[in-house]
Amino acid sequence: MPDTLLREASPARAGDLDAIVIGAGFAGMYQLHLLRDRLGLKVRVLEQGGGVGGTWYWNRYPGARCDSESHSYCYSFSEELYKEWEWTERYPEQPEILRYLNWVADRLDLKRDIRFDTRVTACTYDAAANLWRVTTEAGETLTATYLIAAVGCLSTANVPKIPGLEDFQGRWYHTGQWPHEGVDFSGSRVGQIGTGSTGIQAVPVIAEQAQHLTVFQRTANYSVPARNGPLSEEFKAWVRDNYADIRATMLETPNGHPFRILERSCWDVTDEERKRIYEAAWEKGGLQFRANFRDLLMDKAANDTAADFLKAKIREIVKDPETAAKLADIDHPYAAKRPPIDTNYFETYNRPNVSLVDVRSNPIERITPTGLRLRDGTEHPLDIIVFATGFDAMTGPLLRLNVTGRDGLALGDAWAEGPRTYLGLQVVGFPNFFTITGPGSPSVLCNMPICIEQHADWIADCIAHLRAKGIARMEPDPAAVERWVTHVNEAANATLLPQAGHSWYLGANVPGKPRVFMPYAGGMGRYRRLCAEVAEKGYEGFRLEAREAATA
Ligand code: NA7
Repeated sequence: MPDTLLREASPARAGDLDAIVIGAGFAGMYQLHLLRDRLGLKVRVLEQGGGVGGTWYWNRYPGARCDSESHSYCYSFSEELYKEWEWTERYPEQPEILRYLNWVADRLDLKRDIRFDTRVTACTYDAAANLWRVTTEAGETLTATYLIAAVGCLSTANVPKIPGLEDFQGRWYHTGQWPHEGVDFSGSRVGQIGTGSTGIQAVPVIAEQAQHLTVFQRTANYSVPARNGPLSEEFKAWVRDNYADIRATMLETPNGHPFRILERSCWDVTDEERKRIYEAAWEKGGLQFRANFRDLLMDKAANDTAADFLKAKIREIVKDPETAAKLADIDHPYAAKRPPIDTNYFETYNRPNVSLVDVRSNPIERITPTGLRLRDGTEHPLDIIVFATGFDAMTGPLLRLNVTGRDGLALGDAWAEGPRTYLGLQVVGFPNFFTITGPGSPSVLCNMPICIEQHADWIADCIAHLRAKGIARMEPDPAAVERWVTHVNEAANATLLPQAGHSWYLGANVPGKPRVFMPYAGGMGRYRRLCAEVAEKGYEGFRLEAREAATA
């Protein structure tokens, strides 16, 4: 095996680390590689799971598959790595992504510096020593100069607090904490709560096994066919031959995908032409559907043309008019919530063993020992409940680390009114603490690996700079944070995204969570340039404290 990607690394010893990285998904793995193999630092990754993979380690639910196309859902920092791995299908399935990440971890010899089955319970900044103390569930404390949270945006399961769950006599599962051995649905009456991207992937697969599947829908959702299938040899060769162009496209497009959003407006074409365009996009399948017109996410009337097309498709596919009406009763603009793609989702409602229950008009009141009871008293007997109810997104995984910064400031208090960051990378009061794809960065609006690589590269370059210049402490200037938070809000408000009032982008899916639009909607290309500019100007907007001052 060629070892041009490997460098000799110094052994990482507890208590004597340059950096601690929390999480061994796409982000933590790449950050480890950069800091250890490029910068020669002593790094330890702490990972709660028993293996690498992050999201893909935990999300093993039926039908779990990435909605980004496989040739874009992988590392692209190394041409060598990119070309060595061969994907089998248009969209990678969970087991294949996990195999890929294990292959990368072995290929880069990462596992020796990752401690698995290690849950971080607290991270505390020690100002006198200028280092971070990280405590694990086992009671051990490790220290390091730099702390990097690579905990993902969607890793804190949201199990709604529906009364009675503790008395349920059947089995229940959250899709994001799925048993490794799988779940046998055969002969069972299954109830699934949730029709987001996850629920839409799970329904067709569970329906094939269950005796009966009842889907409890609170918010109806759009979905476009994924049109998944095996990749042809020609396509694989094209990907290998076009590595540089594919990467360049991903780096420049607003969503980090390998396709461009077309320049034309929805109003540049006639109604007939538009219909033909949508039909072709529907046949092609995938997230490209939203890339057909530049104004789909800016202009409500333009968005309505796509929304109406997609609602008509639902009514066409679903035979029972009452079910079709519930599924097509969508209350938000298309793609204002994360747009799902599917394999036979709407078709599945034509099966005799599948039913849909609207829990917006008639909410779930409680879980009984034998099933679910709705507000009007209707009982739904169930053997298994599947919670496809999403995550305490973006802030949840960071807050549960119990991070305490300067002057005893807890991250939870700093963010009591919602997350406030500079560039989604750092927080005032938390020196030398970095977040990969944190709130305020493009993150979940983007193809994740491309955002992750950009953040990890920026952080590695930044740490190299700090060390070269003898800078001991770095944290953002409050004025820069204020400007960035304002800009993040402006960027969101220039789009239709905030119009989906119940979306997890806004934190609205978790009761009591502050409603703040969390990801940066200004686009990946623009964001990258802003970050690069900040670095070029000597980390403008950050306070850099020299070693002497920091230890005085
Ligand atoms: P989502 O997109 O947050 O979807 C969760 C679904 O669960 C959504 O339909 C929710 O309805 C529903 N939900 C949540 N709580 C309840 C309660 N209490 N009662 C009824 N229904 C409820 O999570 P996913 O896992 O599907 O997707 C997350 C991301 O993972 C996805 O966007 C990709 O980026 C990958 P609501 O819409 O809140 O009314």
